[in-house]
Amino acid sequence: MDCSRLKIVIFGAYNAGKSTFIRAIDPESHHVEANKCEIPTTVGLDFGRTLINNRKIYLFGTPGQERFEFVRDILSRGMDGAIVVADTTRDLDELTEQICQTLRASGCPYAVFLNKCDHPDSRPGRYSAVTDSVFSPEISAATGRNTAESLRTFLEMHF
Ligand SMILES: Nc1nc2c(ncn2[C@@H]2O[C@H](COP(=O)(O)OP(=O)(O)O)[C@@H](O)[C@H]2O)c(=O)[nH]1
Ligand SMILES: [Mg+2]
Repeated sequence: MDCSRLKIVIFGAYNAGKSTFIRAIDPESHHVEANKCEIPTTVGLDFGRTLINNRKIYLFGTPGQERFEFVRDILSRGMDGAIVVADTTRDLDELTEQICQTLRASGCPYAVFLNKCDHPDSRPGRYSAVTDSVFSPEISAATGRNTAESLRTFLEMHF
């Protein structure tokens, strides 16, 4: 593996804060809207870059809706690590649970970032079923709190 460049894919349910997280890491990140005839709604993709410990980190945001599983599959090809963004103001959803199971089975390094911890309704414990022995920092993508630090820690744990 070429560890000077890392592809990190950001998973999570719709509205979990994936785009906001990528923007917090890279204010110049790009959001791409793909509107294809075969697809009834817009697929939004995010792409951000940053440099950590002299490594180029490429962040790819995936669409959260279940029907875009094929897009998640394509974006996952060749990924070095994954971050699952979880909305701690909502209960654990099926998609997030399924993504965590798939990642665990694949052996790919991953973390669960417990997002929206600035919010009064935030209850990180809702995700305890998927955070057992997984790096799962509490972050706020909206305020930026603990975002870059957690990404750095995750990368230092595995690369
Ligand atoms: N309070 C709070 N709101 C957040 C946070 N992160 C994202 N949001 C809000 O949650 C909504 C969905 O965020 P977005 O990044 O578009 O989610 P995505 O669908 O996963 O890309 C937006 O209204 C964000 O402003 C956070 O850390 N705290
Ligand atoms: Mg988004």
